[in-house]
Amino acid sequence: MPDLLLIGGATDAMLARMEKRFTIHRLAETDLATQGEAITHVATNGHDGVPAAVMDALPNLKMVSCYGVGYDAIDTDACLARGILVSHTPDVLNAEVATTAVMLMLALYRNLLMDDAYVRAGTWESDGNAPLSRSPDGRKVGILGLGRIGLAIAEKLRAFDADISYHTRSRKDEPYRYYGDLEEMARDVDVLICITPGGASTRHLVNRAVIDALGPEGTLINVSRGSVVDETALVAALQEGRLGWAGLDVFEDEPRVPEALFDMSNVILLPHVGSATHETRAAMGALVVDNLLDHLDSGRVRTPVPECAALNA
Ligand code: A2R
Repeated sequence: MPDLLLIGGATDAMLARMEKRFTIHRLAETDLATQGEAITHVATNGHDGVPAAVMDALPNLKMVSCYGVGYDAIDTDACLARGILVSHTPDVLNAEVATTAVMLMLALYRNLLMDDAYVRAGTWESDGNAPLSRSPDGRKVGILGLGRIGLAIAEKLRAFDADISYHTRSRKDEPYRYYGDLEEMARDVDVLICITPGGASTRHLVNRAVIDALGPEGTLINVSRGSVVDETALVAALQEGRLGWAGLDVFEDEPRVPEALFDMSNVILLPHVGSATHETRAAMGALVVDNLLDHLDSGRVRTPVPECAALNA
């Protein structure tokens, strides 16, 4: 059986299918110096990727299957140069990540966490009714990145009569207002939702100028990658009241989160759980294995990353 290197975890369902076709080596238990040559396939995730030292130790690597739609932790240029196919798990998580974005927006507008704390602390009984919140309905929402997930977010926000605009590098054939300039969009909207890929080309797209344009009445939601937002600028803006609210599922140095955010009641912090439901993670896991098995059977994969489309032809 071919040899597969497992970086990070895998569910029992994934392992059961992979074990039928591969000899599995877990990274932490594998001496790559002696076993690296045998390994032809890697299963990893968007967070761990494939470290350069591991890539170098696998001279016969043919394919990398990534659990997650984001693959910025995988050096696709290096993979392409060596003819290594990379697959990821697009589409199956669109609805879940979109729900996470909408959930953050609703929770921030309606004071969900503060109201829950109000009841638990007995304040309702001692002080009476909680302060009023703000309606999330009919808000102007700007989506940074109108791809598969961005479109799913726009679709879900229709239920809240959102006035939707977007910023991408190229205009899309979609019924939403396009802004070629992110700062201009940030100035015009109530809520800015980030859902581009990570990596060098989107690093700190949301900088101090964009955050200031969003302003003290504005809400920033990030369900993409921590790197898309300048976290230092974000923390400063929240501390200085230049930004109103933030809902963050991702951070620049996960799992480390700036402690300055912990005491802020206008911020909701999630541990990168955008797609983390049993149902969606099962679908992602199944696609990771489908891609591996397809590659064994045909030399092609079901869902290549765009950079590898030609290799998959
Ligand atoms: O820029 P375009 O026209 O290629 O549109 C893409 C947009 N995008 C950007 N927008 C502005 N500035 C950039 N530098 C930039 N780079 C990319 O992001 C497109 O509309 C969107 C990405 O869409 P998809 O490739 O369909 O990705 P999907 O499945 O929506 O997932 C987005 C990301 C993942 O890569 C993970 O990092 C995260 O969501 O979970």
